[in-house]
Amino acid sequence: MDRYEEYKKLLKTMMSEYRYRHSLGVADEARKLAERYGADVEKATVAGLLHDIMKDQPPKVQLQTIEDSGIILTPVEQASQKLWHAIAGAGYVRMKLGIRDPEIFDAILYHTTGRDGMSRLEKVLYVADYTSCDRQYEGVEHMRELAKISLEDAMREGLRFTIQELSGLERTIHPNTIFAYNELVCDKLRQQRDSAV
Ligand code: DGI
Ligand code: FE
Ligand code: FE
Repeated sequence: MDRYEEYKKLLKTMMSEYRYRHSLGVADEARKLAERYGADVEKATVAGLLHDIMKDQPPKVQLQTIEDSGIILTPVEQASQKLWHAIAGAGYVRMKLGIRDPEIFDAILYHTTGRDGMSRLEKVLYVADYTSCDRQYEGVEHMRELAKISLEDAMREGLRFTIQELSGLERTIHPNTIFAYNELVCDKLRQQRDSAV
């Protein structure tokens, strides 16, 4: 059995059918984006497959996995249960699956919040999570178009969407989400200024 088949078999035991289909969809999308934008295709596929591995696990198990991985949560992270699966997922993949690659670790760790200074692989996974074939939200076609043109344009749109949604619900917004957004907006403004002179 190849590596991907082994991971798929494990995923099936850890998540719903719906989440399993999502994981396959994100792996496929991440592979395509990696090919298009020059990220490591194998790492992108593995990160895509495994990024939500802890998502359907009970919150207690997620917290325990985080603790076992030696990761300390900030107060904002403690208050935002939706973020735990990404942190626990990165820990699980390193600890239980023995995947030591720090790039895969970071891609999974930051797949929900993003951060500033993201690698190509991190951006690929972040965007793939928004544009995979199983996604159906309003505006997904526009996101898919953006993803074909520019990873950064798609990232900015995804972050804008998330920040808008979370603030509308009066939820916490992780500082990394704001850092990622500000960096991309500053980059765009700089490019506009540079091309004007
Ligand atoms: O796991 P997925 O559903 O595939 O997608 P995801 O990992 O991006 O998780 C999306 C959820 O995470 C969504 O309910 C909004 C929430 N989220 C995303 N960014 C932040 C966040 N929640 C908080 N509190 N802060 C964030 O910055
Ligand atoms: Fe996720
Ligand atoms: Fe996901």
